Amino acid sequence: MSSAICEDTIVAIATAIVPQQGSIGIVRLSGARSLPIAQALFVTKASWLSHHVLYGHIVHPHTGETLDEVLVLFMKGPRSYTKEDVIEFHCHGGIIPVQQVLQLCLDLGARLANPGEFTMRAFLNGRLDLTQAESVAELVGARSSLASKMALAGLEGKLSRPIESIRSICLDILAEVESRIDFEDDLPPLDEQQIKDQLAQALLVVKQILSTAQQGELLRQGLKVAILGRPNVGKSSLLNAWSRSDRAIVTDLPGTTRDIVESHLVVGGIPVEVLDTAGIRETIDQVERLGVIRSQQAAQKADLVLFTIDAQSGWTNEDESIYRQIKKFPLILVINKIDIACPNYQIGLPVVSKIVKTAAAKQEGIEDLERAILDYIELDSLTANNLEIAINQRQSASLTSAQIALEQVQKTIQNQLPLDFWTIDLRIAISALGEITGEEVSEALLERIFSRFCIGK
Ligand SMILES: Nc1nc2c(ncn2[C@@H]2O[C@H](COP(=O)(O)OP(=O)(O)OP(=O)(O)O)[C@@H](O)[C@H]2O)c(=O)[nH]1
Ligand SMILES: [Mg+2]
Repeated sequence: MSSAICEDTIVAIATAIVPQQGSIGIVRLSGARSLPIAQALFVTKASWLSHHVLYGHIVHPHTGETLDEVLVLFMKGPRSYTKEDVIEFHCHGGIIPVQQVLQLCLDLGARLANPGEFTMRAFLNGRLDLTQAESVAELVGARSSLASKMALAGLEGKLSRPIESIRSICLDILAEVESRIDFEDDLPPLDEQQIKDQLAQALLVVKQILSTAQQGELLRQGLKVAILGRPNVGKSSLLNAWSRSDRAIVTDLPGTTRDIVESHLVVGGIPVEVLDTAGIRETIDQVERLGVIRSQQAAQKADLVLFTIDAQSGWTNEDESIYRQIKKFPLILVINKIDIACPNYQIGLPVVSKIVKTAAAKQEGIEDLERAILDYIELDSLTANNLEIAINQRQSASLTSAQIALEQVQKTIQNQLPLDFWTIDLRIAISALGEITGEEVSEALLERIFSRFCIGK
């Protein structure tokens, strides 16, 4: 498979291209024809030494027109990202110079790279295993410093190492068992206790790694939080105080917010998308009514609702009726305007597991709110910062299959079933673990994984 895929030389723009922005734009080539293609369009007085920066000009091979002044980096394989010959053209930024260089490379026989194809080649040529390749995409897409730290740990092999070591233990056990099946009379009996211990140890590590899946999911997907409540309780003020901005319009007129206002924050390392919504009430105003419908939809899509009430007026019939509609969602009750709370503001409050008091107009209570959210997702920032790795859904699914298979081997031993039975589940575990690092992986799965990458990576 690898040779068929890697035969041609690929090219792509490797940096984001925005008109009038970005001082440098990079076009990257990888493959056997990288060097001749580059030599046909780049004129330099320097000699083509690998891992040196060359200064020169892009000159159209047919018209002789100078198109850009560039720096070129030549990395001869295997000392390159893909282990193939790689050339990077560091052009002037914007869109025209990089597109001209890209077009020339295509005219000279390179093929436009598919999303993630450079990293796929790095994987197929053995430079990265599959978890490391996935970490590359995660690093590029990280939305918080914690997510980027996890991705870097994955890239450094902090996930693949324990997985490979468990797989290697399983392969050793399988070899032991199979040799007893084939040459039972010539070998000493199996050390059953040792195998039981090895399996127990492997399962312990598998479970530890699996326990990072929820955090991994949160780090990647983030959390969607909707601020809901009746008009004028201070929802937009809360969004503004939290995001330290004046993103949402605040007035003392009920019905100010008409549409969803979004803000992106990071709480304890988790990316959080906060939605400020239109205050919910019966209204004949057509625009406001549409806003109210959107508020209700936001509640359905959110992972968590911040149901906000006004401490000055206390619990009202309107609050009660909104609460009845949204109590099925996970929610935190936010009692805002605590600075001007009426003496009886607690009367009638529903029993909810989390209550936070804020004075959004004075930027007070935001830390408590963040703590309540981290409590809700059972992750305080300390734990988050101690996390070493965080697996993704694909890795979690394969690891779960490995766990089930290893537990099955334990039962098989427990029930003293014949050795043939041991090998069946050991093989399933080995294959599931191999799927994670990419030692046993189908072409279709690879395509699915790499299609999520951006072009040029
Ligand atoms: N004293 C006090 N006033 C606040 C507080 N939070 C908001 N307010 C005031 O309450 C009024 C309404 O605030 P908004 O943030 O617009 O309320 P809202 O819930 O977004 O209102 P709608 O968009 O109409 O649903 C404004 O005059 C705010 O200044 C607070 O904590 N304390
Ligand atoms: Mg508002």
